[in-house]
Amino acid sequence: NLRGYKEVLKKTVVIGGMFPVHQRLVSTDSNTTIPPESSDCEAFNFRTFRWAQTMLFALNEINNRTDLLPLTELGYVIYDSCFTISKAVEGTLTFLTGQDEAVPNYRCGDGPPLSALVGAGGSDLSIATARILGLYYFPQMSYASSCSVLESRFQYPTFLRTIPSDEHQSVAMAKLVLHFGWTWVGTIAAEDDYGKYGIKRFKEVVEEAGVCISFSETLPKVSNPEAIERIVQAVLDSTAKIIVVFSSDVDLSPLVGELLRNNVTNRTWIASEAWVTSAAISRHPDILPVLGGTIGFAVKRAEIPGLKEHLLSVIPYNDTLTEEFWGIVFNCSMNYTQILRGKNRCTGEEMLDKLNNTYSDVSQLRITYNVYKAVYAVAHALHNLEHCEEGSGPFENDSCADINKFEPWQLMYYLKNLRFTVPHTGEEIYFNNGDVDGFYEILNWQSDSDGGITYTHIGYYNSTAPLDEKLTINNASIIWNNDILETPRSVCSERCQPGTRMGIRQGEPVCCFDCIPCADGEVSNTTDARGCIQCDEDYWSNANHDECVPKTIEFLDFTEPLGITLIAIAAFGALATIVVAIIFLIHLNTPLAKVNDPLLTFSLLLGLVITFLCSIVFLGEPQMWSCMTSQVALAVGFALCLSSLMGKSALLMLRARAVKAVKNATKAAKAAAAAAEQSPDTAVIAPAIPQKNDVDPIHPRHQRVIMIVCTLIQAVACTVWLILMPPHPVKNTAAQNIKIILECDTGNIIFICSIFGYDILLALLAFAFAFVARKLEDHFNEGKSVTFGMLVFFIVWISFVPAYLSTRGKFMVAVQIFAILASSFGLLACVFIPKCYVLLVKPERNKEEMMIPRAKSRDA
Ligand code: TCR
Repeated sequence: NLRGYKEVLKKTVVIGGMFPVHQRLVSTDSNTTIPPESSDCEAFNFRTFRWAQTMLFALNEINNRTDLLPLTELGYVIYDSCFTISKAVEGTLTFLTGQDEAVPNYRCGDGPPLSALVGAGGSDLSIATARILGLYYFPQMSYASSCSVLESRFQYPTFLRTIPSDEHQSVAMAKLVLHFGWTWVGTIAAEDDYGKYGIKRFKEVVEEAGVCISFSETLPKVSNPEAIERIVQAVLDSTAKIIVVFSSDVDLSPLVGELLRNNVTNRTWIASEAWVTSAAISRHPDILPVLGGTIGFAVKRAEIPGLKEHLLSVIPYNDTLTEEFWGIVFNCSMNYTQILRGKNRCTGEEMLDKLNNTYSDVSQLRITYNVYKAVYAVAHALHNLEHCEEGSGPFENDSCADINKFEPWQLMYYLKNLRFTVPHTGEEIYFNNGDVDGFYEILNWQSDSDGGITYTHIGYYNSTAPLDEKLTINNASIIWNNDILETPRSVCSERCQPGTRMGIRQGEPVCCFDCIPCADGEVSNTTDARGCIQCDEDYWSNANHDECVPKTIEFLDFTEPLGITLIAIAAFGALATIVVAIIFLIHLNTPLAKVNDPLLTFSLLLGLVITFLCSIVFLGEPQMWSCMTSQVALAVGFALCLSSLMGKSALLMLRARAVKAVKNATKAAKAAAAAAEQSPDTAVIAPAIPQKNDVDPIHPRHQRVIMIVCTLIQAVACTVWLILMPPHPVKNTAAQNIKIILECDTGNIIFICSIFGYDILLALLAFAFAFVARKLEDHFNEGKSVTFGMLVFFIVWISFVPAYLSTRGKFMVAVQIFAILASSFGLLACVFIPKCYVLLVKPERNKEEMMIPRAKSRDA
């Protein structure tokens, strides 16, 4: 242990120091046959030795000053905590008791008063020592113990530190991760309070923001190659490209070695303060491909003038640590047993000037600066204590403490209320409940000219700034792993584009999901949508499923080719009907026109014109009036046609039966006459031969009545229909997804059925009558043509049913119109073409005697 107090006239106060100069204990076999001994330490650490030397440097500086503690000399005791808790506890007890063998609660003699303990190093060590020191209310000033649990003044009442709490660092790291939009990160933490609590807080913050942790590994404290291999495997297996490491360089070193061996590149490492500027990591040969691009947080850096000279002017005779340091640097020894074993003997004349290693490197004085500040803090507190004015002191009865003989809690008072500026840097230090403000520089590991690593300053984190200004980063100055300038991405699943939604994968973190396309009729218009939204009734999803578009409105329009064609056909049909009517009108007085009541012919033709024209009303956008007219006109038009036909064929049927009766009677008369000739004695009364007047059993007036009554029934039914449940236009959104079909709703199924059922009834009657009369042998063959026309009519409407049912949308209307037109044309053609043929081409056949040839001939 370093120990030195100057015995001068001045009073002396001792400051304790504790530094993890060695990295571990020499492992001993736990032999209980010999008395246990405090273990030796091994693996000398130049960096932490520099810290220890900095404390000496600061003490020297203070002792040489006349304005700070002019009447008091600062002495020191420095212990090596060897990175182990047991050594730290041992050192603390030794320090408190003044005994080399630690005896708690015992202090021998009246040496110079102890003031405070600077250090312990890592948080786990400080936690242990702070508990002991807290027991005696003995101040502890830490320079590197950043763990957030040390914030608790309840548990560690006398703990103060010049390093910010990791609370800030964890939040800063989380903010960094969120800043770059990484949602899939791996974490590695050292197996100590620093790593565990640091990473715990980091995870809390990022997970709250929706980031997922791909893997969390723990670095073993004692050498464990299998565990290290497992961690490397986890890094390799994970798709996370960002790995956050909360660990000291000493614990991380084995992992870095293994990473190098496995050549794990293409990752971005986020470094915690404890290894970001560690030469032990960054000076590894070939480190650049693996750890290049690392981003980390570092505490304030400072230049301390004169420190380098101090470091290079140490002499090896003072203490065992410097002796060992000397031996390592110059590869010699001052220890007799080792010299006897063949080691070079150190002369003490070796030159340190040219030394260039971690120890003498003063470019990254960060923790070193913390040590410097810690020593100054204690010195300033002592100064304030010393310069207390009796009568206005802070203690009981306004008393002051005596610098020669003060209690630790009295010094604690001054430390708590301290405020001073650090020499050379001008930084103002005060403790806020034992802690300092969180300020970090953000460093990026970039390659320097000779293949090494430089720490480039890319931004900072200031916990005292307003919320959105805490983190400041210059993205452009970052060079990522593999010298890439583009920010790496680290996500488990790429974002879900609009049109898809996130589908969770069972048993995996929420950041890992599948993007499931929205169903038809559903959309999502944001990235990473949790669900798809159903479009409104009149809307439907577009092809990308990212927008609801209005459904296209569909109806059969006049202007489209199909509509035009249908109009043309209908118009042609109506025209043709009118032409036929004109022909009939011209030949009204011919027998053919008079064979049946001409009025029925004209009403039939009128009905046909109506049906032809009403088909046009089916076209176009359905309106209230067009729905009503089209259906009613169709029903009434057909009723008119069919009842006219029925009237006609009723006459024909009766005529046919009369003709048959005449035939039979004639036959019977003939037979009777013959019989009379053969037996003249038998009186036979020959039946009268029927006359023409008997053949026409019904008067045209009756036919007209039939026609008018049948049509009227239909008209009345339609009127009732129109009044009670009129057909009306509707939007049919159900039939087809992407279209709204505008169509006529026929109101009530019973009405429409009975109305068209009535038409069917008329048609059947007309057919039946005509069928009976089909053999009526007049030359105009009206019975046959009506039968045939009705057959065409039936065929058209029977085939209409399946055709109608199998079409969708506007084509249903077209099918309907086709059926109307076809049936009308069928009737027109079958009933009237033969007649027109006779009227126009064969007028010679248009004679009276053609009408009832048999009857006439018999008559003659
Ligand atoms: N706080 C760590 C230990 C530590 C450290 C370091 C060790 C820090 N910085 C640099 C070695 C080198 C920060 C702790 O345990 O609290």
